[in-house]
Amino acid sequence: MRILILGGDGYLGWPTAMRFSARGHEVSVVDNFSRRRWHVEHSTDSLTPIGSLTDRIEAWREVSGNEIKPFVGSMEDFGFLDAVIAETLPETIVHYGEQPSAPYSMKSREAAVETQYTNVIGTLNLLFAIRDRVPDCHLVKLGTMGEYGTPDIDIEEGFIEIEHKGRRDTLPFPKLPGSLYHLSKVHDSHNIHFACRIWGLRATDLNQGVVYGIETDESARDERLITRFDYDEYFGTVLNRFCVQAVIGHPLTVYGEGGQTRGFLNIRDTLQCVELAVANPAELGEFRVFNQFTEQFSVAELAELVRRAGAEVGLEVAVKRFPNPRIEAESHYYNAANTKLRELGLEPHHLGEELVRSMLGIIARHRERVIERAILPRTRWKPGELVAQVPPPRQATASTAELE
Ligand code: USQ
Repeated sequence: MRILILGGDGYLGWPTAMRFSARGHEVSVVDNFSRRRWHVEHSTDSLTPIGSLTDRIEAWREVSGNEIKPFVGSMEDFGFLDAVIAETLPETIVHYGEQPSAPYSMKSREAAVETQYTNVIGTLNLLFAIRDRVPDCHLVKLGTMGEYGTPDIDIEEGFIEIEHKGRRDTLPFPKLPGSLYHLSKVHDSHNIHFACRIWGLRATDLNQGVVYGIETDESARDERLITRFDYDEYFGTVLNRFCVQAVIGHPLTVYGEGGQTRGFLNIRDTLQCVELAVANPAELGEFRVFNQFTEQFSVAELAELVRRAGAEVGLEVAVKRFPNPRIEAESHYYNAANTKLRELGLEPHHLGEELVRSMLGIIARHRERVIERAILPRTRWKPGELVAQVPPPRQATASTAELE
C-alpha cells in the first residue's frame, strides 16, 4: 500500500514510518521540522540523541533494506502539500503533522495562533488535496481524548445517542476541550466530519490519550533509529516527565491534587492502533472516531507507580504537589469507552512497575543530556499578572456600535 505519513520526523511519526516500511508498504513522510525548531527556540532538546531525518532514513535502509521517501515542507503551504500528494498518490494518509502541546498553545497569543493555524489550516489544506487528488484515500488523523474534556457522564466514541423532546438522533459527542491546542483538534474533527459528509471522503479520527514509552520493535533494532523523547514543560507528557524526574532526583511534579484522570497508552500500542485503523479502513463517506487509549490512571496514581518502580532500582523518588498551572478539574468523574480498537484486535501492553523500570533504565543511559531548567512549568492557563495590563473595556461610541 502507498502510505503517506505527515509529521514523519516526530515522536510517533518516525516509529510509525518504520513500522509500515517494515511491513513492506511504500512509505513517504512529510515534515517541516517544527518540533526541532521549537526546541531550539526554548533551548531544550529531546532526551534521546536523535539523528537528522536523512540520517535516520539512511540507517533504516542499512538495517532493514527498506526505503522511506522524505519530503520537507509545511502542510500550511498548499502548493507543497498538493504536489506531494500528486506525486505519491497515497492510498492511506496518517496525519500526525500538528503542534501537539497544550501548554505551548497557552503560552502566548502568538503560540495560540500558530497552533490553530498549523493544525486547522494544515488539515483543511489536506482535505482539499485529498478531495481533488485522491478522493478514495483513507485519512487516519490523530485526534485527542482531550477533545471531550472531563464531562460528568460516560464518554462515548465520537457520537452519542440523544433523546430530546421526544425525538432521537445520534450526534457528535459534546466537546469541552481544556486548552487552545485541544480546541484546535475539535476544529479539525468538525472539518474532517464535514468533508466526509459533503464530499464523501473517508476518515478515522483517532482520539488518542496520553502516550508514554520510548522503544518500539523497529527502533530497538539499532540505536540510530531511536525516536525523540521529550520531558520538558511543553512537549513532555506526564509519565515520560515523571520518569525523567525520577532518574535525576527531581521531585515528581504532580499538579494540584493529582486526581486528574486520563486515558493512557504505550507508544507500542499507538503503532498497533494505527495499523489496525489502516488495515480496516472507513467506508467512503464515513467519519469514524476511535478512542485510542488502553487504561485510565490519575496523575497521583502514576506518581505513586513511578515512586515504587524507582524504589525497586534504588532511586529515592519524592512526590510533590505543585500549584496547578492549568485550569482543569483536579478531582472528577472519568469513564471513557474504548472498545472499537479492541474489537479490531488491539492487544494492549499494560502499564506496571516492570515497564516503568525499563523506561527508567533507558532514560538513565541518557541522563547527562537532561536540561533540568526545562522541567518546572512556567506557562499558566490564566496569567494573573497580565490582568492589570489589559485596558478597560471601551465605551461603545456611536461609530463602534455601528461597526458591531
Ligand atoms: N500533569 C502533571 N504534572 C506534569 C505534567 C502534567 O500533573 O508534570 C498533569 C496535567 O495537569 C494533566 C495531565 O497530567 O492533567 C496530563 O498532562 P500531559 O501534559 O501529559 O497531557 P496533555 O496536556 O493532556 O497532552 C498530551 C499530549 C497531547 C495529547 C493529549 C492526550 O501532549 O498531544 O493530545 O496528551 S489527552 O490528555 O487525552 O487529551
